[in-house]
Amino acid sequence: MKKPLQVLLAALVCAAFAPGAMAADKIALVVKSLGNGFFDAANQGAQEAAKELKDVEIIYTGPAKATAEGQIEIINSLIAQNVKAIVISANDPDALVPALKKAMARGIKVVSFDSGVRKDGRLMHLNPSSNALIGEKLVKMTQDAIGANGEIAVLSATAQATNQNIWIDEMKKVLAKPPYTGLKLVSVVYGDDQTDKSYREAQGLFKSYPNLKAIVAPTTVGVAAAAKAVQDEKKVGALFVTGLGLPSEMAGHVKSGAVKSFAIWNPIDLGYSAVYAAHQFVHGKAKGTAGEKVSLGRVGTVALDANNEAAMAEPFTYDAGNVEKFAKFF
Ligand code: RAM
Repeated sequence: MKKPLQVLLAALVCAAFAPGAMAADKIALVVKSLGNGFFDAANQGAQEAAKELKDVEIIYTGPAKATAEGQIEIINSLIAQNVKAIVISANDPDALVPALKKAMARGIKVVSFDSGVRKDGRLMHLNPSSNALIGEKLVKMTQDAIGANGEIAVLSATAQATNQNIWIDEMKKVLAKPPYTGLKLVSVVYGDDQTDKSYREAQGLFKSYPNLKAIVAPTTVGVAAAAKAVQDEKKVGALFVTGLGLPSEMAGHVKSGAVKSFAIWNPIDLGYSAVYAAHQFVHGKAKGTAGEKVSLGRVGTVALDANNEAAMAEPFTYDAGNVEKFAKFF
């Protein structure tokens, strides 16, 4: 019979090499700010990917407010924790680059999603959809709500948000061409993806622009806050809100008439895909070269463009006919 110590040692060695005991790859999902339903849905997708990939543990984190400084602090602590990958929706395209470069120098794979990091600060960026399509969709929905003419304003997230700034630029290109030249963009304001600030900014627009016909909010936080402000101020019918929103947060506003239609892609699929892509980099199945095909698991495969970016599906439009059905999911 083996001595008890030998038995114990043998058991420990077996446990260390058994597949179930293998340390999981820690992949951090760093979002613009916590408390945003859009990112909670993305995290749901991230958890799905982790379950499917089996050897992944998700660290879902982000600052309380959507600032680059808050994200830099988090990145530095993730470097210290030796995570395998950082999947980030950036509050600034440039400010995070030094911290993310430091992470990459330590072997951490960095993928941005939703809101991008400049090319030298990540291996890949996953856009939810084509930026040009999103800009066009926002303008189209505005015209569907108010007709061909009128003053419109944008209520955005933070002033440095990569994604919103790109979408606003795309909107401006579309607004400069027929049949949209009758829509006059009079102001762009920032609610910082905080409900109360977004609400106050919407109220500010009502005061500053008495003839305003539409608020376009390319942020899920802003669009819901603006719609609530329109309802509270009894402006339903006189002023319409549109933008990018979550069906679960917008169903009531469509019902009230403050919103005719809004759009979004599937945030669960976006979180799933970004984590899946990061896992490909961790395991050497993706390197981050132009033209390379990267697997997004059940969502499909994307090819990286010259800027190491890829885009997922088209934005989907919601209105009174379908919003309730999707409100159950995100
Ligand atoms: C907010 C965030 C996010 C954006 C969505 C549409 O939740 O700003 O980055 O993609 O809106």
